[in-house]
Amino acid sequence: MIFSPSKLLSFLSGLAGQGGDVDRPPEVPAGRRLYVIGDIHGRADLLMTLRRQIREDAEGRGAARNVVIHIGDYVDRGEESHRVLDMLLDDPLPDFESIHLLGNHEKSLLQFLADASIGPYWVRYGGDATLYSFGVRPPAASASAAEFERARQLFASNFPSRYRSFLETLSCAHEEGDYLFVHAGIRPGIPLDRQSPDDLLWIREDFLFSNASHGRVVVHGHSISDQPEVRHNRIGIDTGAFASGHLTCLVLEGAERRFLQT
Ligand SMILES: [Mn+2]
Repeated sequence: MIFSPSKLLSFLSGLAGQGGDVDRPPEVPAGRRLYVIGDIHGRADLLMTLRRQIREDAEGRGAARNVVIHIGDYVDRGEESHRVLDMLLDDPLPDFESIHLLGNHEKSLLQFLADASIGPYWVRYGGDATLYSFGVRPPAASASAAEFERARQLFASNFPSRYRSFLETLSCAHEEGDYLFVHAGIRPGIPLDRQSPDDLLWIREDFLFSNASHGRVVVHGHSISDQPEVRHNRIGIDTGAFASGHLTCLVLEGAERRFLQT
């Protein structure tokens, strides 16, 4: 076999399981401008501000198909889970394509709707704020099973069924060009179609500390950093908005990357 230098590089990188990231920078498909929003966690105020920044950014650039990708964790922790879901469902950015991924907090919300036994766990990591925002006084984590069941029933009647349908149909991953978008990350060494949903929603160290090439650059939230984390194999965009006030958006256009932030 005779290879040109660039073919040889891509052949070798293919052998190493590294996809195409040796001979050219990662790109999104031509004509698409992606705005990827990190973990919102009930901060409708920050989402409003960031959307204004996104609109202004898009207006100041050339013609392109504008796409906004939400990386999951819309609810819990911050005070306005209800309003965030209202914005996502009923007030999307006009003329933008909207993509929503499932986060582990949405998964827990759905689990609580179906079965109150997750309640003591969920209220300890932010579900109490979601219950409040839907008019339910959250039981203490130590409350009885009967109290959690009462809270579940009230929450189920206050939580609009179309919101539940929306959350139930969210997917765990989205691919564009050389990028993969997931809430938490992927388990290194396993093809995307064999990843477990639990890993896509929950994984931390095994993914964050991996130096492996994943074939695509993985854009994710879930694990908080002060500033976006840009590595060769992943970009983390969860800047802990619910507490820091900094909601981050990664903008991808061609091979270009830039950030907007509240
Ligand atoms: Mn998360």
